[in-house]
Amino acid sequence: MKHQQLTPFPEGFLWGASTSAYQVEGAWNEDGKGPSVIDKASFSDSITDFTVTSDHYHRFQQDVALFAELGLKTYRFSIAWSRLFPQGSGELNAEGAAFYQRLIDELRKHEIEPLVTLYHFDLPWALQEKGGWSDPATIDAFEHFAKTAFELYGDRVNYWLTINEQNMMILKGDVIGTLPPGTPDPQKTLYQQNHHMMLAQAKAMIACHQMLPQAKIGPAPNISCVYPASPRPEDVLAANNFTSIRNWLYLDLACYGRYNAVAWSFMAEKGYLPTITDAEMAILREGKPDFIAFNYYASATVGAGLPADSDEEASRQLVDQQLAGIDESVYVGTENRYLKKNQFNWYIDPVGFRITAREIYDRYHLPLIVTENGLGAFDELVAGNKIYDDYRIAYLSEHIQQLQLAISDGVDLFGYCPWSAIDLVSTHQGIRKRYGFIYVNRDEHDLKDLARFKKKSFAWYQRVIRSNGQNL
Ligand code: BGP
Repeated sequence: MKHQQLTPFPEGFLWGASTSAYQVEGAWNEDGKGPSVIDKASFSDSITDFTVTSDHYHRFQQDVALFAELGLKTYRFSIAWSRLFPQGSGELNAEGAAFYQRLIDELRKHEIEPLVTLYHFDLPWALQEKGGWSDPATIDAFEHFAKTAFELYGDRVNYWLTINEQNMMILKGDVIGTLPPGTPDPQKTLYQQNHHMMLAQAKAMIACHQMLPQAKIGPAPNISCVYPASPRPEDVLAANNFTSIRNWLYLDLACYGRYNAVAWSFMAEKGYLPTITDAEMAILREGKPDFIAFNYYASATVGAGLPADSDEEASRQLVDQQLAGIDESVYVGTENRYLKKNQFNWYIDPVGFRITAREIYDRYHLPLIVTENGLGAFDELVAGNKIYDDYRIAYLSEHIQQLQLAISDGVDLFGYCPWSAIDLVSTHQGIRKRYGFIYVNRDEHDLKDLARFKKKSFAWYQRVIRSNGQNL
């Protein structure tokens, strides 16, 4: 469908941008904050340092003023759990709580709607030491943390996200930090953790609806459509397997309160089945989201095996989030010769964005919001403190066009928050992998003055927002 006449972005569409606490705030041990798994992680890439990041903790007023100038209608950020509860549970750290009060007030002052992620990868270290998500006590700790956030900020926050990219934490548990190195039976452990996180999420959704009837809450997984490597039925089946294991396992539990059948049979066959009870399944059925938030960077392509003419080495290098956790007996990631790649070897697939939005909407019929989408690149600061990131403008513009096509297809989409509002430290590839509309003047080892400079994409996105998506 080409849609000669495109449906406009709805009035009040939430044009926004995203960050997460550990990647942007810095101040990792200030004002009583406890360490998180991120602060303790020994990332394989030694350039990654989350102690100062973009120093947003100390510069949030300046940053929010820039977000207002950019024209953001919403700003997605996360609360660092261990800033509120340095031990993960127990006594509230008032100074940590006050930071988010100030941030939310500042956003409201500029008429920017806060979109708050409760948990974005940074599990408090104190909980991790007691078993982390393998320990059911972490479910209660999360529920208590979520209820506290609802109490503290619920009068000024209308949109909540439960857990960022739970599917990536499970598919890449060893990398993101919830699975300590050397854990026996890692996959089984991860799927048990997954079950616990699902319960934690359901309890937070139930509490949100009870405590804040006017607010809306939803999950925020990373969802991407999965292409078969060829029309060969075995490849199509492999793509179907991977879609269930990568996407629907997480959203079926969140939205329908039941395990996806294909994902369940995969776990059964592999010996990964979690222990579950009827009472837990009742909680999962009760906790329902009001909307689905999803992060999308690129599509994935898989087959039953590597095609005969494929570049085996290149396929094996497809290690990004799209092909997390390859299981060669069920699906094998392959190259997609129809797509270009970015500087970090990630595919660029705007049409896949439209397909993904349609697939999610078809399956769940809930309003959608995009909470991440963007291009990581080596930006260059040139004379006059300018950054000409035309490649980012091209990426975002093509993706927004596809979003409008998805809306024209009938998808109920109420917001778009690219990653990231401002430069921040990438989860695995340091500050050199930049995503922001605002440049932060530092490099990997030299913090320089951390000054903020508007990139070319800043003025471009400003126009996009002002024209409600018409002026790309
Ligand atoms: C998502 C995470 C973000 C962010 C983004 C970009 O998976 O939710 O926290 O890191 O990916 O990824 P990267 O930093 O690896 O380029």
